[in-house]
Amino acid sequence: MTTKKALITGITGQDGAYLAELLLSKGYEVHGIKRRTSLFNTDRIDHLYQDPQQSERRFILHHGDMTDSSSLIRIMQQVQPDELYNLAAQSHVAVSFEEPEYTADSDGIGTLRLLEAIRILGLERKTRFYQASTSELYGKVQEVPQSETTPFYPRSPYAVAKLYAYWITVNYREAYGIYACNGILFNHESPRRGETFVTRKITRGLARIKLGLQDRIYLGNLDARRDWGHAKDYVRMQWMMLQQDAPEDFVIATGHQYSVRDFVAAAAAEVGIRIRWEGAGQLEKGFDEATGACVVAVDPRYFRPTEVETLLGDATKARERLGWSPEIGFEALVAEMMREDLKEAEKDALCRREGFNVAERHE
Ligand code: NDP
Ligand code: GDR
Repeated sequence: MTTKKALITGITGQDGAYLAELLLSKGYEVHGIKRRTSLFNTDRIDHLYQDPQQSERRFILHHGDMTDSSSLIRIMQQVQPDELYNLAAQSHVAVSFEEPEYTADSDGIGTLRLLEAIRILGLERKTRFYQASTSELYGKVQEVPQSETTPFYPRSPYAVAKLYAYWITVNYREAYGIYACNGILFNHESPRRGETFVTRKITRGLARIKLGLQDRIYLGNLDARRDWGHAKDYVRMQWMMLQQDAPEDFVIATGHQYSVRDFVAAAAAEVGIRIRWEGAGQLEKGFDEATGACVVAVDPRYFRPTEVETLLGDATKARERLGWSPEIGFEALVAEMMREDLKEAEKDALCRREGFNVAERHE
């Protein structure tokens, strides 16, 4: 049997790293697109690296960018993948308000560029396409819980760009018969989550507080509610979607919802620190405000011009049609993230004890 080839855009990101591991474990030859950066940006996949001098490599990186058609076409021509996973995106919702045009270009038009590459190269019958769609499409929710049939109402430049990507994927499936699917994924986290997304910001901040490296965390809307799953479970589903006879779109979610405040409380309990909530009148009952060791302060700087207040997914279709269900629950997710961030904080604490400078980074 010939080895299947997969090409992953966004391979240096959270999902890209987990998906690459999964596909390698299944015997795929995995190609990934990384952007040129002035510092290394491959921390999450360095353990998979294979020297270019090595023969029979199964993990190969290419320089490219979602805003650069010619690089995408060149890589597609070279790799001729059986499966193309489009995970690359400017994926931070708050940042999309600051860089709306770039977000539209990379997340929206970038998706079109890949689909066009499939067409230009005549790969319509060969390459199966996965699009990283998002629960942010639901935005101001029209129905609870949200499923494949819930109407969209995007609330950020990021979500609007992803709306274009969603529909152009559907359109190329219908117009050209490309095997193209949208995975409408609800929030998924892990120790590999970017440090500026709220869950990682919380676990990283609490770990550093625990080890005396900082004394407070600043957050925005503590009342926002999300359906948080584990990235490992979600990339499994990305692969499953491309193994069906016919292409379809699927919601991926846990069906459980927690607030940002709940997440803080669960993470703090994990490391045994008490919270004193400060600011915007958002005090929490149940914690000792007078003697609490750790301060979580609300900073309106982290509020968004338009917020997505609540998301809760209904993944019945994925469960019934593909037999998918998440294996890692909320408590296990929080515990794993806390455990890994404590290890990271211990490294910084050691450096500080030995007199090395440890950069403070609060975003
Ligand atoms: P990350 O932000 O961790 O990773 C994004 C990846 O895209 C990185 O590899 C990044 O490169 C790359 N990238 C960004 N811009 C460009 C560009 N112009 N050209 C090439 N590569 C680029 O995201 P996640 O792994 O969390 O998410 C993967 C995808 O799934 C994204 O499209 C996201 O929008 C979507 N999604 C994520 C959800 C989640 O909860 N995690 C939920 C639903 C959808 P670099 O490392 O250099 O920055
Ligand atoms: P989200 O994730 O916007 O849902 O997008 P994020 O973790 O950034 O925010 C979740 C909720 O927490 C609130 N919040 C804060 N968010 C951040 N980043 N920083 C804070 O200090 C803070 N305080 C409160 C936010 O307002 C929001 O309501 C993620 C991304 O991965 C997208 O790419 C993906 O499409 C969606 O999940 C599904």
